[in-house]
Amino acid sequence: MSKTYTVTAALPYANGPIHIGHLAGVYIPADIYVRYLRRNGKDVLFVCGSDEHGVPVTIRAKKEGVSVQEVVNRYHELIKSTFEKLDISFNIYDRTSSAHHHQNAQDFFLKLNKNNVFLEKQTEQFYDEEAGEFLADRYIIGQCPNCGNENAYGDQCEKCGSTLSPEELINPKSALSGAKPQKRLTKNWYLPLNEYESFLREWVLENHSNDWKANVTGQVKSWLDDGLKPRAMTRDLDWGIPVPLDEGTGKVLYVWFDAPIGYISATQKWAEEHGKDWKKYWQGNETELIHFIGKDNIVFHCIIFPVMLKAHGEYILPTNVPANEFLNLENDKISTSRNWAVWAHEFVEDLPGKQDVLRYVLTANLPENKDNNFTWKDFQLKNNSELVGILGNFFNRVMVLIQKYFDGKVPTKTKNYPELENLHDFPEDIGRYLENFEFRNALKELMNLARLGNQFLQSQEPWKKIKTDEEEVKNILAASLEIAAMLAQCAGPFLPNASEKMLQMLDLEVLSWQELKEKRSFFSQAHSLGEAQLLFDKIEDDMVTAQLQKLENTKKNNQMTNPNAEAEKEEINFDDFQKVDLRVGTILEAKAVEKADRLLELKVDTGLDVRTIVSGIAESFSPQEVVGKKCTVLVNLAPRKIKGITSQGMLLFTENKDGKLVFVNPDNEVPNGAGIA
Ligand code: B3M
Ligand code: ZN
Repeated sequence: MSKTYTVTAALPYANGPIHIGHLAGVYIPADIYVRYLRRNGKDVLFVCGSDEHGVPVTIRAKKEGVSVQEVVNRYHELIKSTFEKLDISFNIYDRTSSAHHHQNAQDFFLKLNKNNVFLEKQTEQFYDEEAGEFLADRYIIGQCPNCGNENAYGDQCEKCGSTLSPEELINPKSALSGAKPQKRLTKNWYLPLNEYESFLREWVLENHSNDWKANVTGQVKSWLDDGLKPRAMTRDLDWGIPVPLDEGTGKVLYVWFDAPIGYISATQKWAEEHGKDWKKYWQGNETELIHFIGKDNIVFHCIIFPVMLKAHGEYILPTNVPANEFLNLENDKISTSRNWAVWAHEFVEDLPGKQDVLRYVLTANLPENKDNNFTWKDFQLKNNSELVGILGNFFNRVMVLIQKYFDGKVPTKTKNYPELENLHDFPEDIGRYLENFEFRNALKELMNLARLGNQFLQSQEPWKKIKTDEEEVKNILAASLEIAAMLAQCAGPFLPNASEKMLQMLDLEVLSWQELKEKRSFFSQAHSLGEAQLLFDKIEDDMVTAQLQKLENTKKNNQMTNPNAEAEKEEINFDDFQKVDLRVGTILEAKAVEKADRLLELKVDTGLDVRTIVSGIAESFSPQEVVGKKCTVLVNLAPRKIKGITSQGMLLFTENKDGKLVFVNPDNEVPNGAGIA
């Protein structure tokens, strides 16, 4: 292991609070890792901060009808204090609207410009004439060419996850005014990613195919195989960091250009405040740079930012980019717009003192290699049967028995137990897992140590032996206490509060991880224990019920206010309605559409004819399920090509409260072709 580590955690957008998906994806694993490195005596710098530029932030301000500055101030403070309450141990939590960061990002841009890195290109970009603004990224919405989602953004489709550019959208419209955008000529500065392809191939795919996670190298490979294109690093927007060139007046740096430079700005600020040299953390050959991110940020941290660093010339490249997949909530995708989330700031209010429990449950369920799920029932179960039932139970039993039999004085040990000989393997194994970013396995090992403790007590039964063999009980409890001490020490990175409490009860100092691996005994003679206190309490059903009720209310709210988060459409007259030709039909055949997870290709008997209709229902129904179903068909919709198939009409659906589609279908007795009015 190196001596110096720069660990970054993705900068959250200051456009809303953070939720458990963010915590599991990025911040909790990063914090465990950092705490572990610090215990190894490494010089670690853990940086994060608010990402205050970009369209997500401005859209939020428009929605709320307040200034952008007001939005970012509010969320910056909220996010920062939430991280503190969850014991995420950043060395600095900075923000990208600071004057220092603006300067630093501009200097970075100028350096690349001086190195002749950029391509300057005039291109036609979408422009909203009503709003008088260019439409970049999320300012433009349209139909996804890959999955048909009507609300895909100019930079990404959130339904199918594909990365898009505004030109690819079908029927694009402005997110600002809803207007059909026009094209206008404008100049921007492009990073020629294509020129770095062989560098990226060698660096990621050849050098890191073994030590980086497969989900990360897999994504990089698919980007490279698809062919990289120059990507604009400037935008025609007014919120952001001004392009520091006369010619670029009125333009700002692309948010994904400035945000990762934010890691560097934060480091400089911290170094300045602590009398350190920031260059050691970004330009030192012995330094490891590790980016913790979610999977949607892989391209930016493994392709774009490294190309920027490389093109600059003075920086080191990341040694690893451990990206996680996504966490679902109660088997449904976490969604800010649907308010489907456990918000971190609400968690700390609703369940005070339970940060360690949240850290534990999220770590146990980390979406390390595939998406994973959080449920309140599981939260309760893991707390009650694992933290209370295994870890807390063991620790408490040892404390209480020593109090009871030996007045809290650590008994002298005169005997070794073979089953406890390899206690120091635990810090060894946990450490190896953590160095490999296998947080779930590391946590499992910690719990195995607690299990070992319980089994030992259970098999030795000191409460029976105390009547006949006090000497033996001394040995049993002294040995159990060694397990408890190892547990208290090793729990530090995962459960910082509980670990501190345990060490206090044991009256022990925190030891370095190296010392744990070498330690054969934690206690000297005449060591007295502190007062026993409970580490975790049981979570009762009413708490879980209250949280589930909260989610249920969210669902109802969404349903009531707007089933699909859409407002009532504009008024139409009877003649408009008369134009709509709805008929009763029956689905005769159904099959999946290749490379389109959401689509089914259907053959529908409309009573008029049998026709092909492509419908985005595959997430709710299998092909077999829909064959034979009565349905409502909009028969006079102009034919559209979807994934190369001509779709002649549309079927009507609504959604139930779980978000599953439900057929709008008439009674089975109505014949096909019957009109609906
Ligand atoms: N602001 C977070 C996101 O994509 C984004 C990360 C920036 S890290 C430099 O949700
Ligand atoms: Zn899509």
